[in-house]
Amino acid sequence: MTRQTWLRLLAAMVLLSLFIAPGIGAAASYVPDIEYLRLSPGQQLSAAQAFERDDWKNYEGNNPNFGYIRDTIWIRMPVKSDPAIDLLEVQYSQLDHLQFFLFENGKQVQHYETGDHLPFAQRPIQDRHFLFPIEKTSGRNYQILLKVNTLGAMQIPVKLWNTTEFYEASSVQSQLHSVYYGILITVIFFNLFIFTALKEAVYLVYALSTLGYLLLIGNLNGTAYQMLWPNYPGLQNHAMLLAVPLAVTFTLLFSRLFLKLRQTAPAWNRLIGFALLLNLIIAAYTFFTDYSIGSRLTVAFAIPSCLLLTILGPYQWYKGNPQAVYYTIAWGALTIGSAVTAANKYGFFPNNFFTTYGMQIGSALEAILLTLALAMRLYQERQDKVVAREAELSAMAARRSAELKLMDNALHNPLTGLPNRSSFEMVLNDLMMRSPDCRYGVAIIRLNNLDSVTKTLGHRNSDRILELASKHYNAAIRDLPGALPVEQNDQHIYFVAALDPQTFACVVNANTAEAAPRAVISTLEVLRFPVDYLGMQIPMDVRIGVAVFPEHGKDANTLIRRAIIAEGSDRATERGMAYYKPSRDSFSADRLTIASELRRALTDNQLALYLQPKLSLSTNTVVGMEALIRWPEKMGTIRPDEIIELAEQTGLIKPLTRWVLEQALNLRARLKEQGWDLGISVNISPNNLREPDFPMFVQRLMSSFHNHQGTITFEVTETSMMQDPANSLMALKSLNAAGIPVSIDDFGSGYSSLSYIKQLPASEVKIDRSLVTDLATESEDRVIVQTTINMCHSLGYQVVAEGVEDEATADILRDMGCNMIQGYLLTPPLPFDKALAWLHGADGRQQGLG
Ligand code: G
Ligand code: G
Ligand code: MN
Repeated sequence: MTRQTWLRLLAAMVLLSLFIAPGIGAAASYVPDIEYLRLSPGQQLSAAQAFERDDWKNYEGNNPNFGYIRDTIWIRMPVKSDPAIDLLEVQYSQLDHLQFFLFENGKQVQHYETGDHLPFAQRPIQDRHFLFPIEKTSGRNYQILLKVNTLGAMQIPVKLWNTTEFYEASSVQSQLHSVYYGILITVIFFNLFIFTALKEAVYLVYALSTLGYLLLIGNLNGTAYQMLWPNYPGLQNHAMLLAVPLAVTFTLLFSRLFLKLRQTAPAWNRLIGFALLLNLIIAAYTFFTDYSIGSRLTVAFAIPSCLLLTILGPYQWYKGNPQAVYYTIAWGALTIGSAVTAANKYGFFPNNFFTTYGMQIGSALEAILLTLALAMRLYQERQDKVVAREAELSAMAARRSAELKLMDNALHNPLTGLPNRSSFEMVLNDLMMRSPDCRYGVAIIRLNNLDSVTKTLGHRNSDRILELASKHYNAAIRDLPGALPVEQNDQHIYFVAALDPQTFACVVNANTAEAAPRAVISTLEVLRFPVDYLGMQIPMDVRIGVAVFPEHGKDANTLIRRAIIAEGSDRATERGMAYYKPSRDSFSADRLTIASELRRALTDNQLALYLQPKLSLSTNTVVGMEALIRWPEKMGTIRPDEIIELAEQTGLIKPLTRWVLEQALNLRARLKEQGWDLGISVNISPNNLREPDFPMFVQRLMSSFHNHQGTITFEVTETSMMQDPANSLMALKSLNAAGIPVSIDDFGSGYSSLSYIKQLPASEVKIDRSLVTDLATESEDRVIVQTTINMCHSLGYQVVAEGVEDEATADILRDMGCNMIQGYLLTPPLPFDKALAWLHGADGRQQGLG
């Protein structure tokens, strides 16, 4: 509710009361001229004696008031002969003892005794004021005598009435009083109700303070006695004594709470506290003193308290206390109303509605205004709470979003926004925990060229390049069958995580990926694409390491570590990608023992050399053998390529290759003895080509086996050559010059720089197994193989297809003009004796065919 609204309400009430006003005061009645006698308490007179006295004095004014006196006051007044006048009203309800005498032609004819020290029932007419019927006969002279004793204020306002007219006027008054009491009772219940709902003391105190006013005014009017305790005059007198201090006490208490003085004005708070204490003491004291002293003391102490409250409002208003505005207006209404009524009582103001009911109007206004202010305060506090709650909520939301942001930062790479290592580990562990029966491949994608890119182009550019690269890798991995998202939400889906600036990681369902080897190869190709940045093609030298759950590790940490080890292996350097192998793991404990075992196997001659035949498609004859290393003791635990990798990592590749070469020459010699003059191909590691004395060794070996000149072919893979192209090329050239034919192994498995291959002193190209295996079913592979064959032929190379497993593939290759095949169709690699037996068998078959 706004301030305007209740100011309007106030104005409406004032207007309303103006309409009621003309109804009052128009009664046919009069205030008689009076005479009085004042006698000290000891002087006892009968009515007749008093009547006869000759020291009656005229009372000036029409509101007899003698103040607080113990004397007896006699009042004498004539009654008009007008027969309509038949009722005397004493308009003050607090007189202790009151005797009414009617004298007819100087003779007492009527007598009543009453007062508020007597039960209510004693009154000739039951009314809040004292009413006396006057029984007159026309034509006689009537005079009224009143004898009054009271301990309170000796006020004896009298008025003569026609009974009917009195009741008419009194009924209007009663209605007005009802309105007034109704307002106050409503206010009391309203505030009590709010108090029970909110448990805030200010509402209870206000209800009590309003109750105090209700009692006070009810007592002053005489209504309380009539309505509440008509048979207990003692109670009535004490209620009268307590009404003032109680009303003041609760008002003080209320003011203190309402204006929040404790918080806003501690000095005032103490002052009000002091006033409170005084009033309470006075209230208690009334039980121990007589009515006269008690009533005077209560009024005497109420006055400073009321004055205090009268200054308190404006002062607090001036000090900027927001509650003080309503308080001042409300208290002002009460004070002004009371003052007007008081002034009217002493004749300063004429009798009219406002002057008569000023106090009631003021206190009703006060009650309403303060109730409105309290309601507004309630509303305001509720509003404040809502606002505070909203602020709290928005602060909470801000905190939450900050937390989320922090969490987001904690889980993401600041540059690329990709999930970081922690995030990746979490996802990985979660996957493994949820479906432990699945196989997951964890791949590490490392950019080995990033350092030089940064050194060349600077950090700003390399950051941009990294961003582009990360987008590129994310897209590439997304297309990989079995790829699993590392993070997914409405805005993006990430398949790669960033472990550090130059290391990315992803996770795939291993079974799905392995079922689509071609897709894996093409993804690897895409990953190796250079990054297009400002028109420059920036090579990132991507290398990939893979570790598989559960074979290589059962937790994210181990898997990532092992994938990184795989990435760092020579195998990855050669091929661009490598699986984790315990043997390749120079950090694994097993590897140390295996390496020493290999060393021992080598010196103890426990390694074997298997042979796999190479068939010419044009002549259908075996034209050569490929020598492949085997470790019979470890068959099944460590694969040949792992032996080679281990040898390369531990430096054993040098003695191993030398052993293989000697062994190959021995086997060739034995084959020749058996009538098989076949060339033997030996796989050479790129490490061998870097041995400075390797060509020397080979030359010496060849000269000691001089009848094998030109029959030992070196197989080198194109990717392995790439590590150190210049030196490898030099070594190969010098070997070739010394009569060693060179074959390019695994052609098509890595990325081929044809211009480089062209420089190699090779005479043969072996097409990688991965292109050959599905030749019968993959038309695309057929195109690649056909193109490769044609291209190799045009460069003058013989072409060998590896991994031929069925007749259909052999037929296709024959049609394509491929020169030779190798593969399970003929036989897997065999130990010498079995190879020899196979040769005989093949010979037989051939002869059978022929
Ligand atoms: O046929 P097998 O599964 O053994 O071949 C595994 C891999 O090991 C092939 O890539 C082959 O080139 C390589 N390899 C086999 N024997 C030797 C060897 O004596 N020396 C070298 N350097 N590589 C070999
Ligand atoms: O890279 P290199 O060509 O040296 O490797 C030969 C490898 O190929 C050896 O591991 C050998 O066992 C394997 N191999 C030979 N023929 C076949 C074949 O027909 N199918 C399959 N899957 N592997 C073969
Ligand atoms: Mn080979």
